[in-house]
Amino acid sequence: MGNTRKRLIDILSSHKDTYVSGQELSNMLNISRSAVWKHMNELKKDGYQIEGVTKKGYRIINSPNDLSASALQWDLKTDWLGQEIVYKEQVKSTQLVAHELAREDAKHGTVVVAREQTEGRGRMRRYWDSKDGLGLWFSSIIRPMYIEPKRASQLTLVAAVAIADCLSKKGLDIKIKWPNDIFVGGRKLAGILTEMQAEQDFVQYIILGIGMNVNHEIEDLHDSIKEKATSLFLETREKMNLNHLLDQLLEELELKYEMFIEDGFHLFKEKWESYAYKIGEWLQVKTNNTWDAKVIGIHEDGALIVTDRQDQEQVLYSAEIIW
Ligand code: BT5
Repeated sequence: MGNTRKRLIDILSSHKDTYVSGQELSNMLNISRSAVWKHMNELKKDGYQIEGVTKKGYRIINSPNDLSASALQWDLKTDWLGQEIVYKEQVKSTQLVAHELAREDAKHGTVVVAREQTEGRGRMRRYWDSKDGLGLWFSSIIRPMYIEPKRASQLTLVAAVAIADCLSKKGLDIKIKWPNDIFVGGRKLAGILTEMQAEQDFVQYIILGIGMNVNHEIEDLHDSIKEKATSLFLETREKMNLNHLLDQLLEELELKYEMFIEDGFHLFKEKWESYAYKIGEWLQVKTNNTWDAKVIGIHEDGALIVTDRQDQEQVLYSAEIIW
């Protein structure tokens, strides 16, 4: 989206209750009045409801329900995350697009969002079901200034806490399954995929991918996950505006990322544990083999702490919790 359109949206969203005249807009944006009028028509095509009153000016009454770059910009209160949005109707995977953009020097905080992914992926190239227009499928390009590669995996846990905090405000009982799953009512609602480009002691960039099922009815979920996945609609019976939800998630992610960079991971330990899935219950963990374990919590560096049947404490940096 061009810079002028972005500024126009910023101006209109900060003047929701008043009219802004074509002349004022033309002065503020340094473009002609007919150019203002053309931009207004483009916004209408994106689904904005615009009220134009002679001698008063323009006012936006409603922002669109459908995902679009301009709708995502509306009311987004972040400083850097999502200030650059790349919106695509259909991609193989937003991760791939984000990697490509990052290699081309895309800015820190650039977010790639797609309506549909045809080859959405999870960890270890697993499949990620990403239906057209029903969920949020997005990847953020993060360029941390001074973090060691080993800390990048903590970002997954930080993002999980941000998502959990954001959704808890909607009254949902969110659980986090270490390291990257968001659960509601024993079913998976969202997943996080953190990939990075790094040298030995220097992170060039991180691509933080998040997939969340939002407006799915049960039949919209792929057969292979029907039994174990859920969507926000299935949990709340309310259809959600994807643009608003993504804005809220980006705001929470930006806040938590800044806390993580400024103060480190230890701040997140307690919060993470308050959301931990099946904490204190026996479940199975897969490392080289599969064994019984009880989740105790996480270490200050983000590793999972469990005890085994022999009552031995084990600290796991890489493992799969079996559900
Ligand atoms: C994840 O992997 O949970 C990470 C998912 C990340 C998806 C985002 S979408 C935007 C960005 N672009 C991408 O291509 N990916 C990221 P993992 O923990 O490996 O979980 C994968 C498993 O979750 C699959 O094997 C299925 O069992 C299950 N699954 C697949 N699609 C699902 C869905 N839509 N909802 C819930 N579970 C799903």
